[in-house]
Amino acid sequence: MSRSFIAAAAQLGPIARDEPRSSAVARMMEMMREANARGAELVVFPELALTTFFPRWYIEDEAEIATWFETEMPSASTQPLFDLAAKLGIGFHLGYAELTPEGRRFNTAILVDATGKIVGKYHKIHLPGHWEHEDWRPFQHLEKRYFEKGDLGFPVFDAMGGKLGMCICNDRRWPETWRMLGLGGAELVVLGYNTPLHYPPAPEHDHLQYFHNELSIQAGCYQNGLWAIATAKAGREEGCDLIGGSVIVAPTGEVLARAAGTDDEVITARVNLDRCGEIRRNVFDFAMHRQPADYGRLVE
Ligand code: CDT
Repeated sequence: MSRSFIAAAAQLGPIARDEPRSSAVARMMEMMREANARGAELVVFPELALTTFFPRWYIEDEAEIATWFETEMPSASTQPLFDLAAKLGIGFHLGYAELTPEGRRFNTAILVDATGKIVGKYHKIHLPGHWEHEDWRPFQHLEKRYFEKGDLGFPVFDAMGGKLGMCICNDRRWPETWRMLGLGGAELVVLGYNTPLHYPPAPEHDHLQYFHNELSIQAGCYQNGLWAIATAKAGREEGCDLIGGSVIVAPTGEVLARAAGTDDEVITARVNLDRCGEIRRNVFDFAMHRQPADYGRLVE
């Protein structure tokens, strides 16, 4: 497979609380068709792409919590997305809430190849927010309540003629995420996010949400010499504004494509995995310049 291909970020606008998975899947299929028409061989969907961002609500009832989770993948409602991918010969990345047969709950992302087969899975490691209802917040962010910390590390998969890694939303803010993936040999990192415009613990930074999104992704790409495709779920969702700003970023840190709005929107760019060498053979040649013996405090 060629190491140079067109890739897409398929940003989703808001998903209503009562919007069925079949509707979200139909919207994603429409964007997959558009991406394919624009020559894309890979399309990246957001974090928790099948439903509204339910961690904004405090829920006690276990049966109700379970309704937000997938117990199988593909499922009856997601099978059409897998079938379309196989028909078009296009790979995709999808985020969803996973309930395992053992009863464990993860914020999950998968990588699906151009035949519709799942070839990679990641469980979100950096879970933001809090565990209990906090009255003072205009909306909750209860990822710590609903999900376990990921148990798969930061795996890197053979796909698209190269090495692909995944992370999810808050993970992108942590340099350790990018370094672990970079050290694992990742040449392209794909990720989705749900980022509220308003951050209740530090509202004085609300105007920086788009900036911090790009800053984190661009730094991760440049400092590790890899590509990233980062896709938002955006717009006013159940009264909560989520940032857009989906981007495709080169190993130089340059933004090659950026979503303009906060609705369903496809952006594309050519990704040439061989360009990772522009950085990795030079300023960030890890073998030549990295000094791990002096980094002990990082893991203490
Ligand atoms: N989904 C997710 O991880 N969102 C967080 C919101 C800020 S922390 C409450 C993010 O890092 O974008």
